Amino acid sequence: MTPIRHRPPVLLTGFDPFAGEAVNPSWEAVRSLDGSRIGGHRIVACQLPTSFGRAPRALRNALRELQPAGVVCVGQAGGRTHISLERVAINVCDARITDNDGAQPRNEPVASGGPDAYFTRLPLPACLASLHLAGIPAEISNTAGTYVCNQVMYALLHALRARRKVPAGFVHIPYLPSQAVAHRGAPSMSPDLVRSALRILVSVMLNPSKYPAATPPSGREE
Ligand code: PCA
Repeated sequence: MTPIRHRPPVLLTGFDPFAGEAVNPSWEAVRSLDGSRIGGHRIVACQLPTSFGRAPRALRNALRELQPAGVVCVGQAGGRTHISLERVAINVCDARITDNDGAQPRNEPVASGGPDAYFTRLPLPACLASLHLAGIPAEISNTAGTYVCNQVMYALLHALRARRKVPAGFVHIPYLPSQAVAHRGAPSMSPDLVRSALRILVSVMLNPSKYPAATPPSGREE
């Protein structure tokens, strides 16, 4: 086993606030884990801009600099009730709202000439079972949308296509309770619960065989 001080870090990314929000729960969650250790690996948190133009490059720079043992990118999905383990990223950018740079690509590829889609490299059944065992509401999602989160998930798996052994994936999380105050009827999740969920996901990602695997349900219907 590699001595702890030689183990490569695990990269967690979150986004800056967008769509008029004051915070983004994804950045709050990953930032709270920055510098901690999971399975002997140091966690490095990196903020990505909610920008089609800038996010993929920021992600690729972090990958190049850190050469991480694994990557979990996290984003806000206001209105979702559960931690959403994204199954697939598609080669499409189609924005319903402008990004933080005022861009709104419609029906454009993430990577022209790239494959239509990439599946997550997170072990979804083991992740889901472990989150449920810890009492955390979680589900498998079959769409990460067509906004910057889908673009980042695609860019992540595209960038790692030659590094087959690096586990990597994307997770959407609900609003924070403080955000839901301004969105009547919207579900929210406490920062502590999200943080616990991410710790579990990283542990399972790094050592999937040590965790129980449940049969995944068919997923969300959108
Ligand atoms: N959520 C957006 C982009 C940034 C974020 O946190 C999305 O779901 O695409």
